[in-house]
Amino acid sequence: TGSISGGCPFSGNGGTRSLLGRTNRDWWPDALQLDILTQDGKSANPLDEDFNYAEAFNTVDYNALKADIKALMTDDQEWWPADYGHYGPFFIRMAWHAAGTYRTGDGRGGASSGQQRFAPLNSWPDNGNLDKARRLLWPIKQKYGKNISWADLFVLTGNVAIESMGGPVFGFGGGREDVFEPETVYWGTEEQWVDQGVETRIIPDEGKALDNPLAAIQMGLIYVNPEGPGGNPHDAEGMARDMRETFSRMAMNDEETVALTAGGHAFGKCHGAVPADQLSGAPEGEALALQGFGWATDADQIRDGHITTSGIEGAWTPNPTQWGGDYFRLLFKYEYELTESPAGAKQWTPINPDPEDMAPDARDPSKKVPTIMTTADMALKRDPEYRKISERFRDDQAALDDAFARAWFKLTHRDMGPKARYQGPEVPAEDLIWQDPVPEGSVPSDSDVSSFKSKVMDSGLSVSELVKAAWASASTYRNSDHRGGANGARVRLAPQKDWAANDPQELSKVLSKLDELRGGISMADAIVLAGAAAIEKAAKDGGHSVSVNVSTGRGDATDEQTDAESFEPLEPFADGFRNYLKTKASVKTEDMMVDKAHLLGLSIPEMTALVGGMRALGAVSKHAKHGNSIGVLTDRPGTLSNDFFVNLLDMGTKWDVVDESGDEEFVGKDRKTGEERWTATRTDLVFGSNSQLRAISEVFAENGGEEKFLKTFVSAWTKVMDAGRF
Ligand code: HEB
Repeated sequence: TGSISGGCPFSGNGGTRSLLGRTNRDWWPDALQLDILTQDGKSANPLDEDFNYAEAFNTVDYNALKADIKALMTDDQEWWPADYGHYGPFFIRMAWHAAGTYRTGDGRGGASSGQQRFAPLNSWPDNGNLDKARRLLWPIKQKYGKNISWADLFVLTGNVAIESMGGPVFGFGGGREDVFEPETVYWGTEEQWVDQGVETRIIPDEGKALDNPLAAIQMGLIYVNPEGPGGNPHDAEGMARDMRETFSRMAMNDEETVALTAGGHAFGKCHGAVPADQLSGAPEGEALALQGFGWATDADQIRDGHITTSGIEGAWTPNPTQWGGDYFRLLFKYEYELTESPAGAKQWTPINPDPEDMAPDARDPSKKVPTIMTTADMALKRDPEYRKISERFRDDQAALDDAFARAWFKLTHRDMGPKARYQGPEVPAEDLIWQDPVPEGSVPSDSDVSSFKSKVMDSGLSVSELVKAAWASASTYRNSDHRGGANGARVRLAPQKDWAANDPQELSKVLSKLDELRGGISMADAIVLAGAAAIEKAAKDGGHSVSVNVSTGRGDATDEQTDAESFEPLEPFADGFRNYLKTKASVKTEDMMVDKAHLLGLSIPEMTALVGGMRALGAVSKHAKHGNSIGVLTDRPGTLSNDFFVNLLDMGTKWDVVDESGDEEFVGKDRKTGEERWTATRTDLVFGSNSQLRAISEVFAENGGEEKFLKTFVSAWTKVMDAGRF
């Protein structure tokens, strides 16, 4: 299994930060502010609301599409000629950089929504000149229209590029739906890009580590700095450390890292023929006339191949458009010396290469030029662990073929979630552990469901216990990479069953009782149905009749089908819905609630209703001091009511912070008598303090608002329970 760094995605290096760090508005304050038009819930997406991308994709003549992409590989365009007459390597880098932003910490980044088209990614220094790669694809995108998304096209083009140069491919799953606006993602707090000299993020001597969920070593990079840690080519140990850390955050182990890097660099070249100060700025801030292009230089420079991207110059092998074993052969055959590219970048060149080991010039095949290695490539032989793997691959091409093909497939599909979401004729039959496989479930009959639900309500388990178990099961879902959720009932397996947020002892009691009662219903369905039964009862106790229509048909995964380690990043370190906080983080606790709501795909009213409803139900994690009562602003916990909102907005209560140091715990006292009424946390009080959240709390608290509250609560609850079902 891959080594996955768990840990709280919000535990910083001691400092505090805002939830989003530096955003597009900070980088490009003068950019057109289109977001005033997406106010009032208006969508930026021009496609019909009921447009079904998976269906559209399946109407495509897949082989014709692939043939068109293949033909494009060698269809040289004067405005950006292909190195060696083949765009393949360039397209592989485009696909790798599209996928390579994925990070396990929060599941964000990755290839699945076509984000490379938008800022900041379109302008990251590491994505230099990929604006041209995407533009080369426009005729194909235009031809197939909405039936092929940009997101799918990037990855499929990478696959076709590999195939067309004789490389091994494991498969392709389509189904990545484009978005039409930049996703707001936390990419870091630094105010400079890597090419402006921003500091590297891992500096052990200064106690600096890479903050979760970030996965890149400097602002504006996909992973590591190719010239070495902070640009230092002599720090061989640090180079391997940085690679290991960043690649593990995209779920890649050493073998996958070596296979991907060596396999990728079997192809193409680095570009550093001219000093970078001869280029114009990045696309997002560039002149209108450039039409979305950045890093501009003049046409004859481009024609002559005087191009600078990374600043490093040269190909890795003598056959840059042909898959094979030359990369490792050269890496081990020669000693390499540190040299400088014409653009001034540090790189490594073989000493006294044989003439047949020289590379062709990118524009003139009759001319021979030296090959190169980056400092990152050198780590594959300088680091003892990487070296063992590299030597094995050098001696066993078939092993490299297999490892590269599988790692590439994982790289490009990791953020798509369960295999059920993959479309098209090239989906591999084999189940892969990182897909979190779940066996097919069966749909129980209505009568089985209702008899199970009544048994549950007679079992002595409380509303709070049942609601908490259902939430623990379903709320791991992340809209970002579609992992987690109630399907599979992994809440009964390691590591989830032991997470502190889940109150493990109580959870295990509930789960064994449900197991006893469920008959032929899957555990995964039983947990969700029991939660639904509890909510229906709780509403009835409040004088309302509601039905919570969750779906059924979930399957139960086994330990063997679960890469336990890979689930560690799904652990909630804060869960505002359950009023849970493990340790104070580098962002405000209410920020973490909003972040979780986003990963669950919730709107502001849905988040608000869920928090208030779960408080009323008494469904909070056990608090160290206040047990099951923190934030439960009601005298009748276990009844589904709008009491939380009514009592929160009651001017008869005056709130005071009780843990001055933490600013996390509050007590509400009767304004006149001083008598203690309630205890609460930041994630409770924010619904009265924040003006927008207060406005929604008012709707739920006012006369006639309880109906609206119940409706919103039940539909949001159902949404969470059914998340992760495709
Ligand atoms: Fe790479 C290219 C680095 C990984 C694939 N890269 C490249 C360059 C550099 C690098 C610097 C150059 C750019 C320019 O143009 O200038 N990488 C790197 C690093 C890493 C990597 C540091 C980590 C270690 N790659 C990778 C991967 C892949 C790749 C994983 C896949 C698989 N690349 C690539 C390619 C290329 C590159 C294909 C070529 C491009 C062209 O030719 O255009």
